[in-house]
Amino acid sequence: MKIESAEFLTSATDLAACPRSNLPEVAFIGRSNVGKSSLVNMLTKQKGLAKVSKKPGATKMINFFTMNNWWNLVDLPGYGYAQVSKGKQSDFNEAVSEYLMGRPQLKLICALVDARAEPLELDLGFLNWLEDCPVPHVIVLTKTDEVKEDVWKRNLAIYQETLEALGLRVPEFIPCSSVERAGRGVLLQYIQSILPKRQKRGSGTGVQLNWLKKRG
Ligand SMILES: Nc1nc2c(ncn2[C@@H]2O[C@H](COP(=O)(O)OP(=O)(O)OP(=O)(O)O)[C@@H](O)[C@H]2O)c(=O)[nH]1
Ligand SMILES: [Mg+2]
Repeated sequence: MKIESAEFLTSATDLAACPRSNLPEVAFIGRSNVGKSSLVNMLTKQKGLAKVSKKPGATKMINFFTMNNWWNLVDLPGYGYAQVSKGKQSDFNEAVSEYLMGRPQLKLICALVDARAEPLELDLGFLNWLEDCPVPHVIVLTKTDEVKEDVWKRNLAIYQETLEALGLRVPEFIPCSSVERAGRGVLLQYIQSILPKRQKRGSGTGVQLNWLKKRG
């Protein structure tokens, strides 16, 4: 899928405040600092579209970006950011989990995990939680540029083994680097395969108009 346009739509604090748009949605979720917002910018080739920071906790709202005028990419606040007070952290988690569970437009969850590390309890806990979520998911390994290929490939294999051993779903894994723009094509192709087929503009009327023209 070629990205022809990408625009910020709106931000929402919780599910109730999400836009009434009927467009299908794809969401990025993962630990704070794992690289969700950077991946939004990498996919859209717009450096400053989503706010990126070295410090965790940069994204505080549910952010919607309209892609090609026909689907929304949703950048979520991260989980597991210890410096947010416990009360606030559970507010985040509640808003995010409500969104993931209760948004009919949501067609795909991209769970981002760090390619540099073996599975973290926090991420495994989230993947376990996803088992009860009706929306399909894919795992995106981020920051592959930071380690040698054999290291992230080993971590990927450990993830697969661990998920299997825990009796959890073993979804597709997509390695990515926002710095090197690696994995962009594969991820976009995967997203396209999940999105409902786009209706051709003017289909139906176009044929009839041509026919009328010919007769006239
Ligand atoms: N080397 C490298 N650094 C990356 C990559 N992706 C993100 N980063 C860096 O990781 C840090 C966090 O990136 P963000 O995109 O803000 O992470 P986030 O998951 O949106 O974080 P929160 O909004 O806090 O949940 C920034 O310093 C980015 O420059 C990558 O692919 N490679
Ligand atoms: Mg962010």
